[in-house]
Amino acid sequence: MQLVTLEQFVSDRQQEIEGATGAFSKILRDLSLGAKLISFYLRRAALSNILGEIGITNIQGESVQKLDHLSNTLFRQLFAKNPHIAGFASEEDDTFTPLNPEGKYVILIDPLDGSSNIDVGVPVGTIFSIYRRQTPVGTPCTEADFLQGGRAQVAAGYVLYGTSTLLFYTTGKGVHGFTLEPAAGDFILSHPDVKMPEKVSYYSFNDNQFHEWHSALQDFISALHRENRQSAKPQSLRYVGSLVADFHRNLLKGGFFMYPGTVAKPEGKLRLLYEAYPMAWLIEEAGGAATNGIQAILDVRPTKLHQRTALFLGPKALLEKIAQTLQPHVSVAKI
Ligand code: FDP
Repeated sequence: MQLVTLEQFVSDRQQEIEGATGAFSKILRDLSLGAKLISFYLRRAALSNILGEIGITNIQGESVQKLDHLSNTLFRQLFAKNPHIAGFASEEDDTFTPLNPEGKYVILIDPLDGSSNIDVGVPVGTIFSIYRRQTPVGTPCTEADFLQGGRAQVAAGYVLYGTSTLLFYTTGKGVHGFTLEPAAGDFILSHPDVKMPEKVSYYSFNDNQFHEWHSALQDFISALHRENRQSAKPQSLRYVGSLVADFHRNLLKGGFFMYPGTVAKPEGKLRLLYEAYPMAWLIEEAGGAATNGIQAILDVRPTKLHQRTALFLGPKALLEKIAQTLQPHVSVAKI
């Protein structure tokens, strides 16, 4: 087997990002260094007194875990030293941080996704998204650089801290996955050009809000359950509760994920910029689709950094069926 490191792979494909001049390699190097360190911290977390809450609440109203804080600080420090990064926005921070005015790119990150799983050894992840800045190089970046919309992403990806540590990314030329080889300390190409299976083997959602969903969605899911009961090969429920882990399993094995809004809270829970855009681009690149129930996620216009959205991820045919079901109710459900 030919071993191709992430660094080699990225440097061979620099031109995937039009006009790239080694900047993208350096950004990915920082991302992968952060990922290696977080992977190391997670493995010995219970022994290093870095589990549990820190005692503050973040902009999302969620209690910050020590490892959330540590991961956020780590990425901020890595990016602050990178001359190509003009600014950094994190799900954990109130607002964006301007970094190097000479940088051409801005980066958005969910440093440790799936916080509720950190303390119990269940897989968690990091999600990232990179844009070419819109404001002139040499000036401090502004919020507009981060609010360009999902189709303006130049790279997006995630790291899964699971049984292996995996890094998957896209620059719009397919999705490529790498596995951390702990002895060498390198990410090695393990999943070139990933394509999502059409067949839905798994479905993933937290159904504790079933009765709060719009009735059209309840009916759709009830019908899915009925079909499953009659099927010789029924789909199975798999829900980790870490978006990265649920996404990754469904991407490789074939599955459908949703985190819909409720009638009272149609905007849902997940974050458009930090979670939905990068996952939407990755799944589209792998042949699947991502919507807010009705509209393609990548076409949803961003208005603020911490905007939330309903999120549906899966094979195109299934998402089209869901969109047809929900479309007549859009004004009621605002899904
Ligand atoms: P968490 O709150 O544990 O950080 O984005 C947040 C997220 O996890 C996702 O990773 C996950 O898919 C979802 O929330 C889980 O939410 P529920 O606990 O409401 O199911």
